[in-house]
Amino acid sequence: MPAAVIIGAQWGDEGKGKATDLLAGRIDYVVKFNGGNNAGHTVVIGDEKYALHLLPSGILTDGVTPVIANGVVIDIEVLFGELEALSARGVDVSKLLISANAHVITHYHRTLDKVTERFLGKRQIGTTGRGIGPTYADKINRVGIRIQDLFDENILRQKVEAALDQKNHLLVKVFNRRAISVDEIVDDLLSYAERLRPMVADTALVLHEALERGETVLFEGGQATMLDVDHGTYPFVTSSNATAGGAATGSGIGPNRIDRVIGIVKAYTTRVGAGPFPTELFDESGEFLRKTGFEFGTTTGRPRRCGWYDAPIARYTARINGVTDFVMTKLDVLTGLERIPVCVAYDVDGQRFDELPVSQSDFHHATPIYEEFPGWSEDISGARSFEDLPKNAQDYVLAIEAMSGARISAIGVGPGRDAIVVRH
Ligand code: 2SA
Ligand code: GDP
Ligand code: MG
Repeated sequence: MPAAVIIGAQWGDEGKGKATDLLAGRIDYVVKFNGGNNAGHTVVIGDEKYALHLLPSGILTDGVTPVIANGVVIDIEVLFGELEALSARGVDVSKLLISANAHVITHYHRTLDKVTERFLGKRQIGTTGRGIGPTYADKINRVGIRIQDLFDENILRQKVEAALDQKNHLLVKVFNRRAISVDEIVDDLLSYAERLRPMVADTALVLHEALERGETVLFEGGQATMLDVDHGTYPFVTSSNATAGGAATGSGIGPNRIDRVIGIVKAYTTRVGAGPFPTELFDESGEFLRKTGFEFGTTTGRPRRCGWYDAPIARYTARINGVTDFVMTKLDVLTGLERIPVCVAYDVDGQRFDELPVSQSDFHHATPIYEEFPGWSEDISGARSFEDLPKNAQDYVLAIEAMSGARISAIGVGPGRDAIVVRH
């Protein structure tokens, strides 16, 4: 397995952190290629619980080199905060490498994220408020600040001036906020430069050389396919490519290096933030999933919206990413339900759609066509082989596998590192 990608197959929080942690023991490099500290990955190791945001989950495994690649946006204060917190808990963070081309989230990006959301009112996206969208907007607008700019004060000052020119106009005239000074930003960024310097590298070259030596690289996607800026439920998406293709552009390796794409999928569906969600539940079943699955944002603490498994979304995700294997997480959360509905297709104004409708307006009022499966009441958290699962749980997994477009290679039965059934 020279290079593999882990991606979210739904709207995020499928358990990508746990899956990365599981594979990390066999991996040399774990690379974050998109997003920033909007991500929240919870990894449970014994009695210890870690919440990672900006750092790749692979940092928890000794011997792994964690990499923050060019496609990531970095809030430097958050970066050092996370590194210090992990160090204090005995995690070795000394191997971290950061791309010189990654973009920097500054104070004005965070402010713009928050004021824009407030301004949108009812039409807001429900962002995490971490400055992600405005930072990627600056990157595309060619007024972004990159990590390497911190090592050239003149260039940094020129770039911050260019970026703030328009933004101060917007902040003062449109959002009624105070102007942000160039000095304030430049001084803040420069204060981190010397601490950052030893971590900064040409990470595309480092990964290339590692692959040439026959070492293994795991790309850890943040967010998920349905939040991808190109393939998700636009505009209710994040601002990066969270799909498998993003691993190539977001790190600088050739796409032909990737031979496995692992889609992480929950045994049901959740979403945090606004936007369409056909199988969303507003009754006690939704409350059951939220409570039992502890569905609250790892970064913001927001309650996640909950609904049944959506097979057309899984098929879409399998296709868009070239999923070779699914890891299905949180099957244990469904224990105790008498019947478990699964969305097999949608109804849009009397017309059946087996795949996602091409028009977003149709998707907004798609209603699920359900097939129901019998539940189980046995505790499955101790299952370690497929045969340990009750017959109805096995049948649920097999039925979902048949309609989701790729094999289900592993099944999560609890939050812990070892709470997993490996099939392939
Ligand atoms: P942003 O902040 O610009 O990326 O927000 C845009 C949309 O992307 C969603 N988004 C997420 N969805 C699920 N999980 C995420 N990470 C955290 C977690 C979320 C949290 O692991 O729980 O704690 O709230 C994540 N990050 C971004 C976001 O909700 C918007 O819909
Ligand atoms: P990520 O963003 O995809 O890494 O997912 P999050 O960490 O935000 O959310 C997934 C949550 O589910 C975390 O709290 C995990 O500890 C937990 N989790 C992962 N796999 C399982 C599982 O199989 N069963 C249960 N009950 N919890 C799980
Ligand atoms: Mg998460």
